[in-house]
Amino acid sequence: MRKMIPIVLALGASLAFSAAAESQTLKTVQDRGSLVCGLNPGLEGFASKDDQGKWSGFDVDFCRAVAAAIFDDPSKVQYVPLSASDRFEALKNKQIDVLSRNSTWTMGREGDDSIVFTGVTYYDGQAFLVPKSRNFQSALELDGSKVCVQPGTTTELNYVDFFDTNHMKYETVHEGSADDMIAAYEAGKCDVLTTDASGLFAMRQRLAKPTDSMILPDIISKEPLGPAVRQDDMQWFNIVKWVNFAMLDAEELGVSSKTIDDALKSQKPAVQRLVGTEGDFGKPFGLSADWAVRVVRGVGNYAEVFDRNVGAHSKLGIPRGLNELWNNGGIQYAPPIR
Ligand SMILES: N[C@@H](CCC(=O)N[C@@H](CS)C(=O)NCC(=O)O)C(=O)O
Repeated sequence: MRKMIPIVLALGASLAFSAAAESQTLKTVQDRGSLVCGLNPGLEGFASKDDQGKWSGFDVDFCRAVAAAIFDDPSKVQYVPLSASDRFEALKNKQIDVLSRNSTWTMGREGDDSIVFTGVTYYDGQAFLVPKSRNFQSALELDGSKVCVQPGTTTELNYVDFFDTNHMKYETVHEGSADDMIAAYEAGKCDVLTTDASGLFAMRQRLAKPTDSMILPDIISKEPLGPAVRQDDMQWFNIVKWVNFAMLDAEELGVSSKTIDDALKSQKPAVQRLVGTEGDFGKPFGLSADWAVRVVRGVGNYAEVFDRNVGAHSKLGIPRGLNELWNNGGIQYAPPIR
């Protein structure tokens, strides 16, 4: 029995060590004074940089929301543009703290024990963009197409499955970025562009004549897009996960950047728990009691972020569709803060 003691002590010490190692990301971010966020190098509505070098978009706003929760300042973010092929490596090798880059949550991407998705910020699906002049009604008419696609994406795998299943021939034209895909399509190197429908809305804007092309109605896959973090830090996983949920819960409770001061005076228990006038739900995760107030005041609730970047009040004009809240016909459903 006496021989067990060193083993027990050693085990205790190693558990203490791994718990400390587990909670490093928040501390690293706080010590650095900024969040390092990986994003798309350029996808209108999701992540794009203006002439002054200022980033904006749906995925950018998610980075800003995490920074707001931690620093009460959404501007404390360093942005790292990443290609489809480089994004997960950059996360694994700690070049970034969080990946917010139109990335599809799949089992395979979580399978090597290194990264984990924190939720779904945008429910999407894969579609096809074609010249209107071809008069296609359906993706089942695309037999024999030359298809422009980006390597390192779920897109190529899905489209090959779709063509094979429907006994259609295809030729893959690999292009390394959205810009290259657009250039190849305009130059006639391919006759079809395929990616997430949201990406096609964004790319169509960039064509010389957007109205000459159309997005076919077929959606051939599930593309749940969301942020990802490393699997080694539960505290950090929870922070990133709950920032997303807080934005959805805020929308559901009618709390927006415009009504946040009223929400602080609200007598409704669910609103009080969201804004921290009741309970201290951020504490176990190393956040302040008003962490969600910081998010909503600094960046907005889910509807505000969706509308200004990709929805009704944006150039893309994408309908909310599946991304409506669960009680409004969609499937966005955040667990409650309580
Ligand atoms: N959601 C898919 C596709 C993501 C993706 O990278 N799409 C491309 C096609 S639009 C993109 O965003 N490219 C932008 C770029 O690298 O310039 C995935 O996670 O694999």
